[in-house]
Amino acid sequence: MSAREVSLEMRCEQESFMAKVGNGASVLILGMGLSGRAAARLAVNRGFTVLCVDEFEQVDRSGLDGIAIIAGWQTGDPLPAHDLIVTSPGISPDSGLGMAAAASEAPIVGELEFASAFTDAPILAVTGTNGKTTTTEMTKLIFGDDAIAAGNIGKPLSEVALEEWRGPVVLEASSFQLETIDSFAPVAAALLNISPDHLDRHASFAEYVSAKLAVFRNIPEPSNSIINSSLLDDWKRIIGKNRSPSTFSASENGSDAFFRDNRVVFKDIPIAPVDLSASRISGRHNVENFMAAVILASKILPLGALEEGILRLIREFRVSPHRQEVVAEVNGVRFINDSKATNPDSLFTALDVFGDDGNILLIAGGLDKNMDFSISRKRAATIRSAFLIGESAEKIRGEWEGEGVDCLLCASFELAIREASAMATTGDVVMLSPGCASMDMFTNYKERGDIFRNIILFSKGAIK
Ligand code: UMA
Repeated sequence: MSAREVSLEMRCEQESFMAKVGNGASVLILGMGLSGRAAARLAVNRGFTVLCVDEFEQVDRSGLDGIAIIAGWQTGDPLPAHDLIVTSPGISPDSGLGMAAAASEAPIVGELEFASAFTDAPILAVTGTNGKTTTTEMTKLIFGDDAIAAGNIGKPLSEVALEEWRGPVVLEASSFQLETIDSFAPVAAALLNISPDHLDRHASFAEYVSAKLAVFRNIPEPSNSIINSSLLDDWKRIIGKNRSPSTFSASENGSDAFFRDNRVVFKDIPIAPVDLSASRISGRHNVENFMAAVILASKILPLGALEEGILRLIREFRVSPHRQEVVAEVNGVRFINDSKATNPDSLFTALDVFGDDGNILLIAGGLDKNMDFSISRKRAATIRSAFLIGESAEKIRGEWEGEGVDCLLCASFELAIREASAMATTGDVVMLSPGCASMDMFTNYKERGDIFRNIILFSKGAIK
C-alpha cells in the first residue's frame, strides 16, 4: 500500500470515528488543565454535551461556565458513560483515570487527535527529545505573524481550532500527545533527536521511540517527513525502507541539510548557504534545530518568503531563558541556568558545551523519571563537584561516584547553589543543569530556573 493510500485509509477511519460519535454526542473530558479546558470549550462549540473530570479538587473552572464538572475524582469512583472520551496529555494510560477510561465502552482519543478533527489549518509538527520548543519558535519566526505556535509550547490545538485560525500552525508535539494519535495528519513534521526520557510514563525506550515516530504516520509526501540523519535506522525499522525522509545533520555531510565551512547548506532548497556566525544560533544542537525549522517551513512557504523568513530568524532569534542561559559572570566565574535540561542527554550536552578540565560545579537532580544517568569518563572529568538535589540525588550519586565524580547530597536547592558558588574560582562554571524534571520540588522547570537566577543575581556581591 502506498503512503498516500495509508494516509487516506487513516483519514477514512477519522471520518467514520466522527460519524460514529455524531452531532450532539456526549463527551467526557479527562483533565482540566490547559488542554482539557480548551477541548471542553471546543466540544461545546461544536455541539457536544460535555462533562469534565479531574482528580484535583481545586480545579481551574475559567471559561467553563455551564459545563458539568467532577472535581476530586478518585480511583474506584464510576466514570459516567459517554459516547467519546478525550484525554489530556498528562493523563497516563496507567493512571487511575486512564485505566477507568480504558475500561469503559467509549472510544478514547487524545486532545491533539480530537482538536485536529476540527481544524483545516496546515500543521507543521516538531517533535524530539530536546530542542522542540526552540525549533518551534524558530519556525514561527520564519513565518512571522502569518503563523502561530501551538501544542506542547503552551497553546492547545483545541484553542487554535476554536479560534478558527486558518494559517499555518507550528505545533510542538510531545510523546504524551503523539502516543494516542490515529488520524492526526500534519502537512510536514520534523523529528529532531531521540534520547531516553519520560521512562516513568512509557513502558520502554522502544515505546517512546515509536510514539515519536508516529508523528509521520499520516504524512502522504515522504519528503515532508524530516529527520536527523542519526535516526535513519529507527526510521527504517519503524516506518520502512521504501520511504526516504528529508535528513539534516550538523555532523554528516551526506544529509540533505549539512554544515560546511561555517555555513548551512540545503541540498534540496535552492537558496545560498546560510552563514550563522552573525546570529545567536550557536552550538551543534541549535544549528540542527535551525536546519529542521528551515526545511519544515520550506514545505509550505514560497522561496522568496522563505528567504525573507530566514533573514528574520537570523536577525531576531534569541535563546529563551532556562536554556544554557548565561545569568552572570562574576570574577571570571560564569553562572549558567540550564533548568530546561530535564533529561540526562540534555545535561550531557551542556557539559560538552561548557565543560573543560574539572571546571564545572554542577547542580543536578530532581524528579526520577526512571532514567539512566551513566556518564562517560570524559564528561565525568569536566565536573569538579556535583551538588545533587531531589528524588534522584542518591541514584545519580550511585552512578557517578564510580566514574570519579565528587558528589554532595544537598538538603535544599538554595544550599546547593550556595555551596557550588562558594567553591568556584576564576575560569569555573556554576551550572544548574538538572537532567531531571522539576516537579518533585517545584511547579515546573521555569520556577526552578527563576529561583536559581534570582539567588545568583541578588547574591552577586556575596559570591567570590
Ligand atoms: N490530572 C488528573 N489525573 C492524572 C493526571 C492529571 O486528574 O493522572 C489532571 C490534573 O489535576 C490537572 C490536569 O489533569 O488538572 C493537567 O492536565 P495535563 O497534565 O495534561 O496539563 P495541561 O495543563 O493540559 O498541559 C498540557 C501539557 N502537559 C503535559 O503534557 C504534562 C503541556 O505541556 C502543554 O503545554 C499543554 O497541554 C498545552 O498543549 C507541558 C509539559 O510538561 C509544558 N509537557 C511535557 C514536557 O514538555 O516534558 C510533555
